[in-house]
Amino acid sequence: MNAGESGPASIAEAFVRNAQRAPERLCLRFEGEEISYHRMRGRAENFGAALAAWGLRAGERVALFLGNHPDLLAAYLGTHLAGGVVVPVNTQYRRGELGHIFGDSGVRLCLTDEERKPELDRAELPELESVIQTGPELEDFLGSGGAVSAEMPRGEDLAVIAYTSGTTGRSKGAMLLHSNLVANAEAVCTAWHWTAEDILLLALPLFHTHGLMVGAHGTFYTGASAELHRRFDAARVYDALLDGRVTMFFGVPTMYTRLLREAAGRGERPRPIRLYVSGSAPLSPQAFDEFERRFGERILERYGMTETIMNLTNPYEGERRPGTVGRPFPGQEARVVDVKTREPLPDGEIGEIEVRGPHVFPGYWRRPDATEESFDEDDWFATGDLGCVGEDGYFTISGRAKELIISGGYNVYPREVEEVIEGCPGVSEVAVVGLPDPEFGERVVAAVVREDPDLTAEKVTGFCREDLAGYKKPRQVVFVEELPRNALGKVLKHKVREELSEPEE
Ligand code: MCA
Ligand code: AMP
Repeated sequence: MNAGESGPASIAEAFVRNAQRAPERLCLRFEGEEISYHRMRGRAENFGAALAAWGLRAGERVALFLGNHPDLLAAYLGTHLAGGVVVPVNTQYRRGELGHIFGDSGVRLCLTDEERKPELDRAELPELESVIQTGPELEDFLGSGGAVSAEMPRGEDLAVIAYTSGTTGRSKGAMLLHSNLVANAEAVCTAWHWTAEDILLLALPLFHTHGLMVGAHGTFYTGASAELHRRFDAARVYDALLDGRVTMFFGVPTMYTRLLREAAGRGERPRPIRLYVSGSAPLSPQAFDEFERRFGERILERYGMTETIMNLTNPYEGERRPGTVGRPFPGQEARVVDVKTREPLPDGEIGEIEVRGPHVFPGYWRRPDATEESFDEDDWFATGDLGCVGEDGYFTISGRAKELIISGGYNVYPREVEEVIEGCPGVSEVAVVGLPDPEFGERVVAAVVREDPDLTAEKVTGFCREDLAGYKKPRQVVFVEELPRNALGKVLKHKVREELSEPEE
């Protein structure tokens, strides 16, 4: 920033400023193509102008339902330049999930691609006015626009509605303001010493916080570059690391496990890069150690959440301690409270982690009840994660107060899967739990009491496929005589987990 210049109020504004300052700098590399900041800005402004010409008004929602591609990011920035709100959509989502998200957020226009379009058609979304598919249809759409408005989004405006699963089964839209996004980017870039010289290897999906709001935002905010991959492929990522061009890699633990497996089959080791970061699920100390042995580097583990983006981080300089998630990012606060009394706990005692700061979202879209439940009167946000803090301020996450399964960095709420399986013909009762899994950290397992003795596990998973993203369907279905319940009739999930821990072959 130059002296006297105030900070950008949005990621889009930071991006435009960087494009003005260094138009020829590399913004994205994608499948061998190099896209400069100048070209990316032109494309983003095209999107902004076309959306405005189409009739998108400030605050209206645009869904992005497409695989990793530079146009996803140009459409993201363009929607913000047009004053719109982005609803990122998981590319694995099926009819049931799409119906809920589009209906709940009131999406007017959706950008999609050839691969995703059939599922969108199958979902029958009455309120959706327009679907634009990448390719000739998109080029026509972009050709229709005039000039983009010179007005930038304000910090207090809504930027993104990010859907995150809820305990009741239906996912809730976390509202993120431009100011939340900027506060996060600033905190992350400062903590990790991210500069315009960095090149991030970005193979995370762009519809989630990790890829979009850490990876892409940090890149645009600092005016750095990213090498974008369509999807994570361990061999391709390994090759890119060998290439020696990138300086940073961000991944979920499953990606690190796969990179370690890839390394075992290769003779050549990548040279050290500036920074490896892991998050979205716990990284095992074994994976941390093995990575250090094989790649010669200590992974920096951090902890985040859709509602807050990034909360806690191991230090860039200083000790990166396996099994911990470090301390709050600059400008943020975190504490551990008693789950019942909500009183702060002394160091070392396990309770619920709460966070506070400019990075925290203001609430859930059209869910004042859920918003009120998550905040106390002093603005502390209850994360639903359990942990403790040591004397040195390092936090350790030890479990979850919320009933959540994290499989390969994707969240699965058991209730959502149970509701679908309950609708499967031949099922009498079901309980869904997470069991430890060497590849995905946890895997989804269903205990089913069947009404129809001929019901098979394949029928149950096949039924789930109709309405649920693939990663949510049980990887294992076990038929049981009855579900363990307490005196009040509530299913005892820990008992189910115990019983299923010794699965039949
Ligand atoms: C794919 N499959 C999975 C998963 N991913 N099953 C269980 N768990 C998963 N995570 C299934 C698919 O449904 C499919 O099965 C089969 O595996 C192959 O699918 P494919 O797409 O080829 O899988 P992949 O490319 O090998 O995917 C593995 C992955 C991916 C690369 C690890 O899961 C991934 O990108 N995870 C990252 C998620 C992420 O970005 N999370 C951040 C959330 P079938 O054909 O039977 O259906 S943000 C967050 O948590 C906070 C803010 C934070 O702190 O970051
Ligand atoms: P999401 O709602 O999809 O953004 O997922 C956020 C959840 O992922 C958090 O509430 C945690 O339960 C989990 N999570 C993220 N990072 C970590 C980490 N480093 N260690 C353990 N759990 C994590």
